[in-house]
Amino acid sequence: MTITITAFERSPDGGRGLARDMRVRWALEEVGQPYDVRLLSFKAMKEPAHLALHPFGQIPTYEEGDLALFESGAIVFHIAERHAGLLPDDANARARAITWMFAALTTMEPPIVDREIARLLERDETWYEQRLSVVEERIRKRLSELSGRLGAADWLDGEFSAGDLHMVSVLLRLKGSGLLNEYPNLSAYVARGEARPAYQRAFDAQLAVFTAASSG
Ligand code: GTB
Repeated sequence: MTITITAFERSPDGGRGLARDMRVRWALEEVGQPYDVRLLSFKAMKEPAHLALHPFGQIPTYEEGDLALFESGAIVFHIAERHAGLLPDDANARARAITWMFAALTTMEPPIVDREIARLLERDETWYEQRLSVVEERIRKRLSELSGRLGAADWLDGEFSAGDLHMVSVLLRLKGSGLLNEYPNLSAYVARGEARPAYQRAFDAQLAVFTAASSG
């Protein structure tokens, strides 16, 4: 059955692979599943046809036969459950990999998103510098804890898993902030994720969309 996902017609990230369709593309590449992409404008994302798939009018979505999903975390989890390659067979190792998926999305990502919101929307506020510094300290605390846990290992728990896919995707949002560079093992971890052939294929595919939109 054909898998169709949705993505930005023209991503505001400038093709840097930070929009969340990238996580779904990467997962599909890891498990070797071909997929189609339906590109959406911001306007189309808020129209009834898309709202029927995604209650919040966002990307990405995932359609396969009569199954329609939204939320990149749930979509990647679904892909990992249906296809080999992203979750270990051993039940306990599988539970731990799922734990890392949740840790990436609910413990690591929120302060990173707060930083982006501050930089995007709160820059003109009198308290901006103070806010930024508080948020960055929160991020450092999490990075330091994660760095301590990862140590010298390649991946968070044995083989590469959907937990690493989410964690690397979340940490990539800090690229260019300087924060990641304070933790060399995390920088190397992210670089290992980016070097995976599946990541590269996914990245190139989303970049091709942005390049075509920019030259059209
Ligand atoms: N929790 C949902 C999920 O994980 O799927 C969040 C989905 C989401 O935030 N989608 C965003 C969206 O559709 C795109 S990815 N936004 C349009 C809207 O809400 O109207 C988030 C994103 C957007 C832009 C950048 N960027 O420019 O760097 C990075 C990430």
